[in-house]
Amino acid sequence: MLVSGKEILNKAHKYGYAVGAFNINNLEMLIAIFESANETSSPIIVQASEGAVKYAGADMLYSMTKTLSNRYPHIPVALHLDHGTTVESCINVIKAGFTSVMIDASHHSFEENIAMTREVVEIAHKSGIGVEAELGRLMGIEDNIVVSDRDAVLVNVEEAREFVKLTDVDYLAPAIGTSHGAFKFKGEPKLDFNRLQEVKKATNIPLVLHGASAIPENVRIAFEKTGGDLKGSKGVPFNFLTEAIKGGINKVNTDTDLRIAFMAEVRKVVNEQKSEFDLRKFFSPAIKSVKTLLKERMQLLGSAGKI
Ligand code: TD3
Ligand code: ZN
Repeated sequence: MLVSGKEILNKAHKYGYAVGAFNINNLEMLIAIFESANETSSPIIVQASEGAVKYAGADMLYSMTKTLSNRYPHIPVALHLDHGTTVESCINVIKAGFTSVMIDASHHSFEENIAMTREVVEIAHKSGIGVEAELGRLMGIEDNIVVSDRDAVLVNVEEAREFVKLTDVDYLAPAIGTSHGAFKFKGEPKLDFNRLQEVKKATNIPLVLHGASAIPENVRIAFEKTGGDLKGSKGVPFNFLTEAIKGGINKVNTDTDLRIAFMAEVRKVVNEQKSEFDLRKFFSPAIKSVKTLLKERMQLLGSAGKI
């Protein structure tokens, strides 16, 4: 059933597990997410970026998700806007039927971030829709980074406390050293788990980990074996994901892993079956591979079995 993001994440916060928030642009990724949730009895958050909304339309993304949630009525699913940059962008998807939005004003001043988030919260809460905001910058922490630089990039605990009190936001993404994409760390992976725990204590609301793709070795190898190049790629290690969840993370944003797993299979068919042009022959193995990854991830995050 399509439910508010608040409902899914408040439960995860209460019982100390995390729910995967998986990005979609198309039908195939959505099918993989729903079938994996069904096979692992997992709640899910389906999320679309502003780019995805531009590509497919908020109405289309909503219809596809609604149709699949009717097919699997026992699965709690929230449809979420990922990294909304303006209040209007959030209103647009709320009108289309999304049940959760992120207003990402983390690049604005602290005061402006508060003002924009409050505005979205006031609108969204009228219809029970959950709101996510972000504090700090998504950026890898270097080994030799000086403390003052680290403070400039990562979430500030006192600001987080103040922010949640003033905005009434439902879930918060604190920057603790992750970044988007396949190249997250130059040296050894490093996240500020202490800071995460302090933010959890100060806010006591569901927390969100952005840039949470792990780039598992088998997936990277499958991509490279078909001629792809991911040299120097580095994701968030599995044990870091587990530790982050122990530290209070309840929503784990994952996009890059799904894209790599999907495209490795498409690339394989492209290479090996030169006369093939039936789209389903490219996409069916891709769905299968994404499902394998998703089911493992739902187990790791602890959402499996939580329906
Ligand atoms: O918000 N997202 C998804 C969009 C990022 C662009 O790929 C995330 O935080 C997930 O990040 P990633 O790259 O680790 O999957
Ligand atoms: Zn993100």
